Amino acid sequence: MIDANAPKPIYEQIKEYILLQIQSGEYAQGDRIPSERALSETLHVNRQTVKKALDELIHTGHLSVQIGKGTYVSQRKFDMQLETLTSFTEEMMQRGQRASSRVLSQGISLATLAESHLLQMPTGASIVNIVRLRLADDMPMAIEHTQLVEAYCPGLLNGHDFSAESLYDVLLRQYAIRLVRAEQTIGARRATAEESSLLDVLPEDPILAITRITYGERGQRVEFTRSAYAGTRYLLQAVLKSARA
Ligand code: 16G
Repeated sequence: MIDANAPKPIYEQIKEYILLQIQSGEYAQGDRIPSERALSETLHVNRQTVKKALDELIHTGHLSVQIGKGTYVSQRKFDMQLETLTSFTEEMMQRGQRASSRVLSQGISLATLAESHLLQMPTGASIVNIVRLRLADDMPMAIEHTQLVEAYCPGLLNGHDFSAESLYDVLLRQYAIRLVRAEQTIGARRATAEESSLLDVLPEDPILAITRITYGERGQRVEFTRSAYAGTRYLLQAVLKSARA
């Protein structure tokens, strides 16, 4: 089960073992998992290493501690707003959590034919690209590749720190762009190796692949974002009205 000679650190192997138990339902949501001591005996590893693995899974929200009782499989899932146009920062604020980002890359590029169709601009026009890992209370939630029409927000990348600032906020405050509507698609697939490492999920874990085209008040397309959300941390809920009413 745990291979001390494998290149992967032992605590990572323990994490994977526990995540697999959760995935397979062996450890069900809300269940107490075996104690550190029991795990160290079952897996023939030292207790400190088990503790390190558990601490990380607590940090990523897979497990939670009930003081004096033990460690439990988390039930907490994030609701995704499906009826209102909100930013990641706003969604986290509504949940009482702190949004932050790690900027993975940013820069200007020239629109390819496909991008020019998506953003309704001429081929070769300037596009602002921002790739961010989005975190909620330091837990990685999503990777977002955002593209914006530079003509609407010239100089966006100068003087802003998108590891701390909200993009929608900056668009409104500095460029008076009020985002009024978005078209969104949601699909499912498996995490790539890069995504699983950035989002701290297993390679086989589900990803919610989301695209969003966001419109300004004049009907102009301002933003196109492709996101990879950690599927295991989300619950999609919507209020449905009868089609016959
Ligand atoms: C949301 C949007 C994303 C937008 C971002 C702005 C989805 C699927 N995506 O995450 O398109 O760029 O918010 O967030 O909801 P910010 O204002 O916090 O930077």
